[in-house]
Amino acid sequence: MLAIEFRSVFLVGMTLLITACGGGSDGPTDSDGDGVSDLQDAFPANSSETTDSDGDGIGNNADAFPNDGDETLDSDGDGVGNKPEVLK
Ligand SMILES: [Ca+2]
Ligand SMILES: [Ca+2]
Ligand SMILES: [Ca+2]
Repeated sequence: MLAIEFRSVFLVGMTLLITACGGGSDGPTDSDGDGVSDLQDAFPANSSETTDSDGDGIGNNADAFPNDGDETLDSDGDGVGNKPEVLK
């Protein structure tokens, strides 16, 4: 009896897992519809961002310094990030 219950729980768990992965029949899931699958999309719920090269949590399109993990903003547009300017 216990074995049957365990098997049922296992099957339900596997079904939920497969469903969460998009069923595996329609190709990779692209939740935000930006053409990049969720697995490769650093921002699967943001259609204007797909990559965060420096890993600071700000997508390359919104990141003034996409390859500098310490800088994301350059408010005055002079090419120097906000942080060094504040320190000066
Ligand atoms: Ca996407
Ligand atoms: Ca995206
Ligand atoms: Ca970034």
